[in-house]
Amino acid sequence: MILMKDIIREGHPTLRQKAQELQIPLSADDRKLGEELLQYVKNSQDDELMEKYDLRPGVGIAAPQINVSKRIFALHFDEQSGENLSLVAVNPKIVSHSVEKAYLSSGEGCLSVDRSVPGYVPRYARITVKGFDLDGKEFKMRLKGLPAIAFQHELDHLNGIMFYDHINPKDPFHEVENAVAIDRVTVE
Ligand code: NB4
Ligand code: NI
Repeated sequence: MILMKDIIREGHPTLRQKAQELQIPLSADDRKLGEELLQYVKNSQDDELMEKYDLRPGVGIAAPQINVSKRIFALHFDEQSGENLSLVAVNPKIVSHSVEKAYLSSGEGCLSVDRSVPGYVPRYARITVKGFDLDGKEFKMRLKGLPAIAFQHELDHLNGIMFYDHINPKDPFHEVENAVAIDRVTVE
């Protein structure tokens, strides 16, 4: 299972690389990689496992964060969150997006960043995405709200981009034009 010791932190060159596409259908290793990424997110939201293995909670994780420079990531929102979305995305792409932007009013965090970086992270409010699942089957879906924000955070990792690259350096909480604020309870 993926533990915090397996997660590389900012400063590691892999976090600034453009990750490689995967062969479809997936090899057994790549399928296992996808399953392990999703299992980390699920484990990190399980109070017992989170405690037992000292996991930082998350709603997503991307392969470059475990030093595997491949275009695959996992997202998991449990039932309680009301965002019923649990997926592994292979070779994901944003095929279209809204003009309207959105941002988490409490900012973002990252499992690869061991510090708080306050500020708004402007992203697209609604996106249409496509990619492949672990069975090599293509999927296409529309996302909005937190799932849209999380998908873009993870896709950024595949392109060597960190959330704070989007924060206005002069005024981190500068009002974002034509954007909607997404209120979240807590952001780790
Ligand atoms: C990715 C997110 C940062 C902003 C929003 C949130 C948490 C992450 C990073 C958008 C994507 C990880 C991957 C959370 C969290 C709410 C849901 C369910 C019960 C606890 C969990 C806490 F932990 N971000 N952490 N950061 N990243 N919500 N929640 N809750 O997920 O670095 O690249 O379990
Ligand atoms: Ni991250």
